[in-house]
Amino acid sequence: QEWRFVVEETQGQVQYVYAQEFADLVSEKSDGALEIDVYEFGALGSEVDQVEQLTGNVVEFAIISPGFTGTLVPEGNIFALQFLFTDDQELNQEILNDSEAINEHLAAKYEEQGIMPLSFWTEGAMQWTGNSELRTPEDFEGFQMRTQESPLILESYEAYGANPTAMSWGELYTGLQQGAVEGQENPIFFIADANFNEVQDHMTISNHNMYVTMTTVNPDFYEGLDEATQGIIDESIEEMRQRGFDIQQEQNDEFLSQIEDDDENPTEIYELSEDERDAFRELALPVRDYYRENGGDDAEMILDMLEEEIEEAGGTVE
Ligand code: 6CS
Repeated sequence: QEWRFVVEETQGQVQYVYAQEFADLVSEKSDGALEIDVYEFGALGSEVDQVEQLTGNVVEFAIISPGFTGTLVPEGNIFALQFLFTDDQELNQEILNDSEAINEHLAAKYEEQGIMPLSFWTEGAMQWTGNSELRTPEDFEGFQMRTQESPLILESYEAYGANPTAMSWGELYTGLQQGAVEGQENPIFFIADANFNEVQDHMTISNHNMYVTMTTVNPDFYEGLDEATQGIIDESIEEMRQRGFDIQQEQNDEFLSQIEDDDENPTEIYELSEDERDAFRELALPVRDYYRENGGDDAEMILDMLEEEIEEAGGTVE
């Protein structure tokens, strides 16, 4: 039995390391009977192609970031809302683990579209890079920002006055180098490992949002498995929750110094103050209403419930 697991990142990057460890756990627990082959990004197409491969059962497992399902599952745009979660990534991961809004109601929306999320997890806080300084909303005026495909990510940057364009990360290095786009957002490990700092002069520690992704299976495939096999998959998913968090934390810590120490391609790193973040937060807040109205039938219910859960967990949601 060999199953396929496609990820949106390349060897060594967080999603790939996660998928490989998950495959090893499943193999161990089944005494080698269940084998999973991990396909790195690029092997099977773009991130959006990979969504279709999962729904079409060309692959059994996929790591899918909600940023690439924005039109298929509009409720999934919730993760594009900036300054919604807390600044404590560990707490954010606990919220992702326990949230009924996400694991029941949002997951049901994905299942209707042939995607069964088994866990939602963070790859760390996102930062901005640009070929100019990004410190105030004014700096975003007319700025050509690259984003993932989600309509609400575009909306969020339009709220800052930017001119966002969606593209696959496979085209992003060249896009930044040739000036098709001027900046982008990602966790630090990814900025460094994809070498975006080579073609960007500035990085802003903005922590404006966290990167959320999902470990998913094709629902027909999963439901067709016997209980013991489902149990092995579920157990492995549970064990990977903490591992996933640790993998991203190690990489995000480690790669910051790689950007700082790259003398050949110097990047000016600037950390926003709380006041500076507030200027963005204020412009980001109305986007929540846009989501409630345009995020699909259950958007309002899901966001209201998630806001309550964040508050119960000790966060503030304004
Ligand atoms: O920026 C992107 O689109 C990519 N970023 C990460 C952290 N993972 C994969 C994704 O496609």
